[in-house]
Amino acid sequence: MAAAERLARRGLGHVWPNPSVAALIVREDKDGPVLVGRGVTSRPGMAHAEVNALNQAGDKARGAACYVTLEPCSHYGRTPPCALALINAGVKRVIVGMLDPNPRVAGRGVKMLEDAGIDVTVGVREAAMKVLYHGFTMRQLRQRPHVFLKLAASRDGYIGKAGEGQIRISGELSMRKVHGFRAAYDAILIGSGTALADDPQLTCRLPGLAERSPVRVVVDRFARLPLGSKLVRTCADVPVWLICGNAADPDGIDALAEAGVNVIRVPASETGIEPSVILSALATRGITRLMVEGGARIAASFLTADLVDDLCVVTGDILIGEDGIPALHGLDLADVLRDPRFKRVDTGKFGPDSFIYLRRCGA
Ligand code: AOF
Ligand code: ZN
Repeated sequence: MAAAERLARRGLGHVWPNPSVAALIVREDKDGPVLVGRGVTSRPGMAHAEVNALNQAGDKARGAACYVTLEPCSHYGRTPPCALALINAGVKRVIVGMLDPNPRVAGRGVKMLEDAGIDVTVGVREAAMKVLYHGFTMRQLRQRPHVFLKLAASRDGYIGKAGEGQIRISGELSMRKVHGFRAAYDAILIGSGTALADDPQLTCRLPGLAERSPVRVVVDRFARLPLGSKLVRTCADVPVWLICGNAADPDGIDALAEAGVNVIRVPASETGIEPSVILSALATRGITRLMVEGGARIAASFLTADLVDDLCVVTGDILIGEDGIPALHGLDLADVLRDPRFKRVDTGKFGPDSFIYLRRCGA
C-alpha cells in the first residue's frame, strides 16, 4: 500500500476533478508475492486506476489481490464501475486505503465487492490517504479545494521593499522546491497586486515537468491584468483564470476573454472578493487542490478566513530592513507560526533557506 500511495501521489495535480488513485495487482506465487499489474487514474473521462492495472495483469488477475489507495467506484460515471471490473476479473482480495468520500460511492464499492464474495480490508495507511485525498474530499463534501499557502519571507519577515520590483528572497533550491510543489496542484493563485508588481509566469519549470503546470488563477477585482503581461501572453499554453468582481469594467473583461483568459465574475464587496467565494468558484470548476502564492493581502485574507489547510513558510537568508513589506497584511507572521490551529509536520533547510511546513489540526 505504501508503494501504491507513492504512485498515486505522482498523479496529484494531473487528474482533477478526479482523485489520483493507484492500484497494484499482486499474486501469491510459490516464491512469494509478485506484482502483475499496476495502474493509475488516467486523465478525466478515461480509465480509472483499477482498470489500467487489470488490463496490465490480464489473466493473471484471477485469484490475485488488489491494493488500491481509494475505494473502487460502484457507479456508472464517465466509466463503468471499477468494483465490477475487479469482480469480473476474478480478483480474490481487495485492500483499500480509504473509502471514497464521493456520496455516489461512499461504501457502495466495498459492498459490491463483498456481495460478490471478495475479501475486503478497508483503512490501510488511512492517515496518509486522508492527506492524499484531502483536496478531493473537501471538494466533494465542502465545495472547496484543499488550500496550500506558500510564503517566502526574508529573515526579518518581509516579502519585498516598497517601490522596488521583485526581490529575490529564496535561493535556487527553494525555487526548485516551489516548482515541485506547483506540479502537484491543480491551480495556483495570486492577487492582482502581485501580478502587476512581479509579472510572474507561475508555471512549473522543472526539467520534464513543464506539462505539469497548474491552472493559473489571478484574483483581480477590476479585471485590470495587462494584456501584455506574461500570464496573458502565455494563456494558450497554460490556462489563466481571472476572478473579478461584478463591478469590473466590461470592456476590460471582453479584451481579456478575447485574449484567451477565462474570466470568472463573482460577487465582490467593498473590501474585495471573499476567499470563500473564490474557493467555491474554483471548486465548481473542478479544482481540488489550490496553491496560494501571495501577495501579502491574499495570504492574510485566506488565513483570517481560516481557509488555509497547509502552510509552508520559506525564510530566505537575507535581511530587507527599512521599507520592508510584511509577508502578511495586518497579521504577524510569528503569531501565525505559533497558532495552535496548526501543527508542525516538517521543518528543515532548502540550501541556505529554512522552511517550516504546518498543517491545520484535523486536516
Ligand atoms: C476509482 N478509481 O482511479 C478513481 C475513482 O467521472 P468518472 O466516471 O471518471 O468518475 C469519477 C469518480 O470516480 C470520482 O468522483 C471518484 O468518486 C471516483 N474516482 N474511482 O474506482 C479511480 N479516480
Ligand atoms: Zn472507478
